[in-house]
Amino acid sequence: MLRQLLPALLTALPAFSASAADWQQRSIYQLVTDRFATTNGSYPSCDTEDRVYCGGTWQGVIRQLDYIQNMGFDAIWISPIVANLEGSTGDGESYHGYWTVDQNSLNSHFGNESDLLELSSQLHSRGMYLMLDVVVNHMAADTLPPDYVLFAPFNAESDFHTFCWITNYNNQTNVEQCWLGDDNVPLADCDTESDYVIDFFYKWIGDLVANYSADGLRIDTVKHVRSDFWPGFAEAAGVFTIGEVLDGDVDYVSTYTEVLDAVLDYPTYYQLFYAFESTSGSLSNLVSWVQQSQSTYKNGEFMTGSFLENQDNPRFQSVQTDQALVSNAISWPFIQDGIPILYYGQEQGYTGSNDPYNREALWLSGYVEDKPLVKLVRTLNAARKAAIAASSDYLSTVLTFPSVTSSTLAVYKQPMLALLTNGGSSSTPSWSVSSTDYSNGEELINVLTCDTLTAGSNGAVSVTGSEGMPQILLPTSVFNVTYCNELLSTY
Ligand code: ABC
Ligand code: CA
Repeated sequence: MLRQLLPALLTALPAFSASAADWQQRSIYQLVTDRFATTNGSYPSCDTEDRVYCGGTWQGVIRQLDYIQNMGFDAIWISPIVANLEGSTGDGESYHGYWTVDQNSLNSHFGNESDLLELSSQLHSRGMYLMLDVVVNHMAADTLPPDYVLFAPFNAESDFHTFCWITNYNNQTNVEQCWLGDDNVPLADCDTESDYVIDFFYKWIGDLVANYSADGLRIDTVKHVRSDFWPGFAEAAGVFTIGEVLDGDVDYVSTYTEVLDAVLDYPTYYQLFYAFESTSGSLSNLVSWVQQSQSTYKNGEFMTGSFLENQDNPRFQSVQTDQALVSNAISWPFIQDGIPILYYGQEQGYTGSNDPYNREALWLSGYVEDKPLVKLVRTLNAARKAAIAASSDYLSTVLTFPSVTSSTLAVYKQPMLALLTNGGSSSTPSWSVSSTDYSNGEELINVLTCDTLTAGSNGAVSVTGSEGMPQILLPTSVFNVTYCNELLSTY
């Protein structure tokens, strides 16, 4: 009896769905499915320049979940899952997953339905979340005009905006209704004003989330669709939504914080990159962009995804390999108000520049865990988790900047005080913060070295660092020395 009832009961229950608040505590590992891991654990050659499928799969991701979880991530964001343009184009193959041709089928290069279901359930049994990447703005063709009958379900020219290339990013109608892509691969722009298209996508996203028990969505090309399309889409999805609005302007991005749960924090990303890419970067610009976002976005910076790298931009180490600057820059997403996102390969020190070079196969690193950046990431995740556990207010505490000089920056978010510098590895930074909520004499630990120090009166903290490295401080009552040493030594 019970055995018969149980499956029915389980499907009758509402799917467990993760809210924005649930996601805020998480830490996301972004991977390019084709480039992360293979089904059988083999390490095929993969030349990014060729822009072809290299063999990564959903089964491969399952195989390497320990690697991700050992670094302290509790969510993954994978490449778009639906069927793409097959074969070669003047822009290569659609290994990245963004060239949809059939909304209703899966991309067979990555596996089949049961593989994706297994990935979802394996993640959930580890207490991890699955974030799917979805594209509604366009479908991809390899001819212009496209051969519309090849698309599903939008197989008529009338399902798309009349062809024109996007030529003027200052003209929002042009951005929304003209086409991305190029002559090799035109991205036919869906008519997201048509009831047929709207109804399809709202139903589609609800089904997609339900079928794969997705916990959240990364939404592609958000600024290319009229903003009042999004609230209905997000509601139909019923899970956390984070939108890609590829723009460096806070005011521009801000409007999209009203229509989706969260945005990828592009404006701060640019300032973060500039601040640490050289010893003459501007830390005060980073500060002012953050403060502007804190006061402009609907939920301040809390509902943003913070990142240093992704599939569209040059990796940090393609412009700067000084490991002190790298370590400072990598630390940022883990110490700020939003949700940290780490793009796969950053932890292995990958150096690829622009697309397609920033999509290296991770297996070529051998998934080695005994590496400084892998350990740094693990410690950063652990420090953030410890801060969240120690203070129920941590996730709603707005970070402040108690000290900013031309080469040093103190970032404070009780109980964490992060001391950053862009002085580089030949510098000896020092920071002086005159007051915090630490008590006089409270013992603090730099989680990156496990060295301890003591706060002075008014919680003042004065520290001299070494070799341009950041210091991430927490009270030892929150992050003890033994735990710190364990994290640094095990792998
Ligand atoms: C392919 C080839 C490339 C080739 C390119 C022309 O065609 O692979 O080698 O160079 C997918 C694939 C790509 C592929 C594209 C096009 O499709 O991943 O490999 O490139 O076929 C999303 C995804 C992205 C994905 C798509 C398409 C969209 O993250 O991976 O690409 O589904 C625009 C869109 C943005 C999009 C991005 C690639 O293009 O808005 O959604 N990303 C300005 C514009 C932005 C624009 C950006 C890049 O340029 O404002 O809207 O992004 O073209 C700041 C400013 C910004 C400015 C930047 C550059 O500078 O504030 O406004 O962005 O300071
Ligand atoms: Ca559009």
